[in-house]
Amino acid sequence: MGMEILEEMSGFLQKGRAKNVKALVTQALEEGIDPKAILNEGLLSGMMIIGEKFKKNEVFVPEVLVAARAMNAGLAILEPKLIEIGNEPVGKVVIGTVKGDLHDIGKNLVAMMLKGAGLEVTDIGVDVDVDKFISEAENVGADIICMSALLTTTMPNMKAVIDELKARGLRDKYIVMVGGAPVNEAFAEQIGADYYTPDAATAAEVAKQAVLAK
Ligand code: B1M
Repeated sequence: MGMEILEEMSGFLQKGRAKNVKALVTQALEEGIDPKAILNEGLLSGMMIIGEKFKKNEVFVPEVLVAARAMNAGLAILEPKLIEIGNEPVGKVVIGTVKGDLHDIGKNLVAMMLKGAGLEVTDIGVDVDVDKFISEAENVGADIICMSALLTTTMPNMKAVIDELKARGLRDKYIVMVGGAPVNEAFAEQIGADYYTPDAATAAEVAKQAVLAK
């Protein structure tokens, strides 16, 4: 019986039906279903399906955004329960778009997918300078620093963050992931990043694996 409600929740989430997702999370909690099961089988599973479909071009940015909104609506109800039972996130991520760059649609999608993979995400926005990436990572105790760039002119600012991490003796403390339309594997290697990922779903998968392997 429990499983059915979670499947239904996942289905509503994929359709972006925030109200229905909220109602089902509330109902599932009332029925005494384990909050972790609600998280994993009701919410995150639905978001992973959307992520896969997005990767295969079966759904597009608007569908992902409404699904993410539905996930966040469900999470808001679930979060206090998860904190009560001490559900540890898989890991912590700080994500931002680099200095001089205001593009945030792709970065927001990556942030949502990372959340969907069970990571705790601190989104520090756009036009983020070197010091902010590092100080925020230090403040939240991040495992991963994620940087997005959409302009060829701002890509070098990714290297500036990595160079500053090295200068402060912090490079080995963090996994560094880079992405965005003009970024590629060769560039990531050249600047000394740990990972380049081409899309939001892959970013989430790789981030999760990388933290688990840390
Ligand atoms: Co701008 N823009 N833009 N723009 N813009 C591009 C990027 C451009 C390619 C358009 C073009 O000329 N064909 C071009 C860059 C050229 C270049 O550098 N070679 C460009 C330019 C030139 C500019 C301005 C300089 C224009 C001007 O003012 N003269 C200016 C710069 C402003 C600034 O940042 N300082 C500018 C401004 C803007 C708007 C504000 C109007 C708007 C941004 C709105 C916003 O983000 N809130 C905008 C937009 C929308 C675009 C295009 C049309 C779309 C970008 C987008 O959101 N794509 C873009 C052209 C294009 O790409 N077709 C363009 C959808 C998004 C889902 O994809 O961001 O690639 P994307 O993210 C993907 C992956 O890349 C990946 O996952 C995402 C989802 O799968 N990914 C990561 C992203 N970050 C990741 C991080 C990861 C891993 C994966 O790990 C950490």
